[in-house]
Amino acid sequence: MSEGKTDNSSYPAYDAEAIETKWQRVWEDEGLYKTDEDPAKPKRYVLEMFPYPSGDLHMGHARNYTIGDAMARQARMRGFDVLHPMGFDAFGLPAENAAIKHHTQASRWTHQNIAQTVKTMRRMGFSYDYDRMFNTCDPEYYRWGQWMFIKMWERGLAYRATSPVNWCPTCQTVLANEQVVDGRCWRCGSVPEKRELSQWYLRITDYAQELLGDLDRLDGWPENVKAQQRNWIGRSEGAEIDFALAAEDGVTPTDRKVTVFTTRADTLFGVSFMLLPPESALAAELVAGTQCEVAFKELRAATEKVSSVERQGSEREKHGVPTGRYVINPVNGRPVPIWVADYVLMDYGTGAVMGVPCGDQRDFDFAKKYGLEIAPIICEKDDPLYAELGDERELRIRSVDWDRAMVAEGYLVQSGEFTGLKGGKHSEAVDAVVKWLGEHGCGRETVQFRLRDWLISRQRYWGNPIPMIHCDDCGDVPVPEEDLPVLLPDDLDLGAGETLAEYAPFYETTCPRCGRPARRVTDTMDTFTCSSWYYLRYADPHNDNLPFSREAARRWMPVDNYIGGIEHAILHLLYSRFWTKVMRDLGMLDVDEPFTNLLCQGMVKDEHGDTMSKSKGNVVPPSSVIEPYGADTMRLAILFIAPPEKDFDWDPEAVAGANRFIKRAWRVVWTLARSADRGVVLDAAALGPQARELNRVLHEMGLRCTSDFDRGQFNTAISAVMELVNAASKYANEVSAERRDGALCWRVAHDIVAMLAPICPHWAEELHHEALGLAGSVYNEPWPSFDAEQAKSDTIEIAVQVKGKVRARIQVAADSSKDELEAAAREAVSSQIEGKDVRKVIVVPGRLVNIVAV
Ligand code: ANZ
Ligand code: ZN
Repeated sequence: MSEGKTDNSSYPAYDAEAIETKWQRVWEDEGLYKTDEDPAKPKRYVLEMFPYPSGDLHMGHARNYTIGDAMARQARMRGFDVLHPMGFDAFGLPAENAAIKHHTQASRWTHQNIAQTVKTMRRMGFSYDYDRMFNTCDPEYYRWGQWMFIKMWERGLAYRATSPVNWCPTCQTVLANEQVVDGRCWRCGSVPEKRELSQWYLRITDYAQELLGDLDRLDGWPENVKAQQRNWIGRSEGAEIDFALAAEDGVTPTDRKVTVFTTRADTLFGVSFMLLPPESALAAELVAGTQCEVAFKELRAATEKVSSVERQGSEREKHGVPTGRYVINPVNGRPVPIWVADYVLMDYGTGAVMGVPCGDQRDFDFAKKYGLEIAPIICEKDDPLYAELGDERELRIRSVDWDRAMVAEGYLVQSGEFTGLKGGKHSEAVDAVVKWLGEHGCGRETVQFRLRDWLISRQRYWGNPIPMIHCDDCGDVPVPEEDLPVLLPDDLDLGAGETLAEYAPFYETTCPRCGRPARRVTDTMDTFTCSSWYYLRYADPHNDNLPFSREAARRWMPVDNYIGGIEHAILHLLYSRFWTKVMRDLGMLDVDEPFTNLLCQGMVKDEHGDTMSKSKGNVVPPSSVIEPYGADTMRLAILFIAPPEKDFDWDPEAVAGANRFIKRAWRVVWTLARSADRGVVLDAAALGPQARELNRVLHEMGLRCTSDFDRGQFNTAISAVMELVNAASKYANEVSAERRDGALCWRVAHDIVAMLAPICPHWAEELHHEALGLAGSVYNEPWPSFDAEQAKSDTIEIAVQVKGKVRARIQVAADSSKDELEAAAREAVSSQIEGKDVRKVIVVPGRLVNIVAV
């Protein structure tokens, strides 16, 4: 394309590599990225989820960090004091596995990867405050993770318990519940086994209600993330109901009771069986020495191999065995057989279920399979069965031959005094039955959460050591504060299979309480503990006395913009919210929630819409774009291809297009800058028609760009600048250099540079200095302001009709009078009305003029 009268030789060509190297050096020399601490300014904390250092950055990272960097740079120009840090989530299995494979140290592998990644980050021009950078495997950092663990232990929020846990045979460690995704290890995809182990937990369930309730206050979070968290926390309102265990005769109640959790107390009259899970100690006791014992043990062994998610799957075939024993239904005194079933979980509710085949599909399937009663106790009014049972109160029909459970919410039948009430979850029937149970001392309302305590111990080396010592006399004793951190030894022979538990120099110690020989805990903490509070450390990264000071946290928290992948919707975000609340309760923090606005960026896919992955061989490395085009083109392309939260298909053509635009904008800025007159005040009223239009576009697009930036819609913010560049280019083509308005040229060139500065930083800084001749960084300039009045178009288009047919479209002044409109219209269609008799002219201001001529 041509820029008209522009003399191309009068300014330098765009040389991305030279410019980018130059400014990266200057910015670092001058400390541009250092966080200002100016309490007079409002603060803005922009944070991208820190990476695991697995090698180098990939496109997903590049997208994530480009979004954050554009936000941070723009916030700074908008007058905020900005904190924009970065670091590394550096503990974890891949490093350990690599160390085992290559007979090296996990720390070496990790630090090499970090060095490479930081290089790429700098090459991309990310404006991190590198002085605040840390790795979670630095003792100065993990020391405080240990310190916080001990604080939690002192408050009873960290504890050790023996229970069945998920053991991943491939990763050779236990997994938290959250890390078993669709029945498989989140990391390696193996099916975990159940093992009975003594493990360390954090009591996140103490915060279940608050974690749930506060989601309602997170207006800046995507709905789907909040929904996933709600679902994971899984609050369920229901009742506990006590059934008396019958003696061996099956009818005489004993003093012992079995309590169930149910959300459907209204179905109590339809209970056909009581279910216990295969892990139940009571079940084992009931069958011991009876003819049921063998089958029970077989079921127990078979169930151990199945994950809890699978066990509950509605499609899965249910397996059960009878115990030969009974409980008594408290509401009607009927004996109910006790069965053991694999779809019942030990760790939900009370670990016992009242089986109601009529109301629950799983119970229905179970009853069908084992020939148990299916008593109809709830029915819709238009059901023929309702006509038959009417208001029958006695349990007359004990089994029906349906093909599935009654899911519709109907009315109770055969249910004693509750017959006729409307049933269902949270129904009047539930309320009535629970009230009755309360009055008779055998039931009460209760709330259950699906959320379990967070299992944090890992039997792996490359993690933060749990700072506890086990003494045979004193039990579990925390490592004294002055001995922290418990250092992770660096001289284990991982390649030879050595583990912390076998490494005497690590585990041999003395009890801090009694001084006798004792053994250090050799488990390390789940790396999710490290990422649960790193955002707090950035506020005060060099603090030697505390993880962070309350003042620093007060200055920066909460994070205003948190940007990262949707895959963290549950684990990391839930754990961080929990950690924040704990720190608040320890008196260290003043906020309830860590992240005000959350942006989950979409995925970067390949040209065919497939996810990029090493195994598919379709990964586009950032270097393949940076090398030919430069970081600014890459950043522009990433932000322009799609809105940040949407997936996008990587498109080489879009990259080339971004590069063309950046060059074009470069030329336009230089051209205008050459005609610019910085000393003159822009007088909008005095501009000629072409300048007037350019000025209008400047304000219209400036406003659009600003508000799109505020909404994080970078792609449309960029298109606004593109339209301005087009208008500026048109002006330069149409108006000769001598006749251009100098003040306007200055303003437009300046604002194009400013508006692209957050996105193409090196490009903008170069033009700011060289083309505009300004001193100081473009980031120390305020974001330009725009005026809605001047953005208004002063001409509009109207249609001119002759006898109802559109014959022309004309541009008229927006404030034209009816007479002016008519005159302009007559002129536009003069050839068609010439010599004719104009009978009537209809003027609709703002829309059309219709001329009736015959
Ligand atoms: C009787 C009943 C009748 C039930 C009916 C449902 C429908 P949510 O909503 O997820 O909390 N349940 C209770 N504890 C269980 C356990 N440990 N393992 C497996 N299932 C368990 O689910 C609550 C329902 O799940 C409870 O209500 C119970 O079945 C079952 F027409 O009790 B219900
Ligand atoms: Zn001791």
